[in-house]
Amino acid sequence: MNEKIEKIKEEIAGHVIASKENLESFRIRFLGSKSVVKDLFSDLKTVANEQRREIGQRLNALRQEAQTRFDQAKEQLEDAASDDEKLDLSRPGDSIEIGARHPLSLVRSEIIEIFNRIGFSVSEGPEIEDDWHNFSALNFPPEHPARDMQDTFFIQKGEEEIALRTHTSSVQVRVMENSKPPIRTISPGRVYRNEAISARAHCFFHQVEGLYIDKDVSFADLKQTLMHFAKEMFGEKAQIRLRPSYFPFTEPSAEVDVSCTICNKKGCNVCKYTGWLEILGCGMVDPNVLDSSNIDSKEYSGFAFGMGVERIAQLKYRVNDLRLYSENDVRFLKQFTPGI
Ligand code: 2NM
Repeated sequence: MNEKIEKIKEEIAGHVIASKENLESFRIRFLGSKSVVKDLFSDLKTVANEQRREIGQRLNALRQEAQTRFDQAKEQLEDAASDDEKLDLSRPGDSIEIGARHPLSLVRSEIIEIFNRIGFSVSEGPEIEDDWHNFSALNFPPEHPARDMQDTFFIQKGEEEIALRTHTSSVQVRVMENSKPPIRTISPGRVYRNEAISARAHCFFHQVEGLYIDKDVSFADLKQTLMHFAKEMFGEKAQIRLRPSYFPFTEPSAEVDVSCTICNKKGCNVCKYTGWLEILGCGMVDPNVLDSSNIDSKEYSGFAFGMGVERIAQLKYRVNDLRLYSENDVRFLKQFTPGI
């Protein structure tokens, strides 16, 4: 009898009561009219007289234990249920913190969209380039200063020296080599120059270069395309002017200024009282460049241009230190996405 009592005692303590159903099966097994405890009470008459009193007390204690366990479990389950009732499912959830897009990413997308709308596709290529695609095919003479260690990062690859691309024109060489005109493409991407880092220079920056090759492409086409770009980027009022310049890969070449977006040509400290801001370089693709990539310069002509994304973003958002773009200070970064 004592053994049976001990066993049931253990069973009462170990019975899992995690739901209403568990509670009911507990009640049936230990407290109901056909419970194991009741069975033991019925067996009490078979117990010897001298032990009956003690065993009876034990049985009463056992029944009390079952009752206490039952009451406690019931209370817990009811508490949990009322917590559930307090849950207001119509309440708005906690807002998820979202990040901001980087200003360079925003401006890059904007430039791409402007040129996509007038039929330019996007081309990408490797950041580590060979001499041919970064220099030779682009009409850089063997002794050109840009080929100097001081301007370009070189990497030794076995016998060969390869470079971190200094412009994305290298991507356009690959496009010219691999496709036939008409070609209308832009190549956005990161480029590298061996410069000491300061407010005005960095060892890497981002470019978007453009290339248009077809029969009879003229300088007027170039000018019109860039005027369209300036108005889309800086507003209808924007004007452009071209100044003669020099690049190895274009002839003639020009630098392009946009009328100052801050003072509208009246003169301010941003445009240094000139009324104009330099935004890009451009020109007619040198016939040598076309021929190097197996495009017949007698049949086709083309224009090309290149701009710095940092520079455009600087004019758009008035960022006065290039280092801010790569420091990832959230106080800087979150200024370009409204509402966060
Ligand atoms: C510039 C300025 C002028 C340019 C030239 C080419 C290519 F591949 F066709 F020769 N791509 N981009 C170019 C021309 C880039 O950046 C200031």
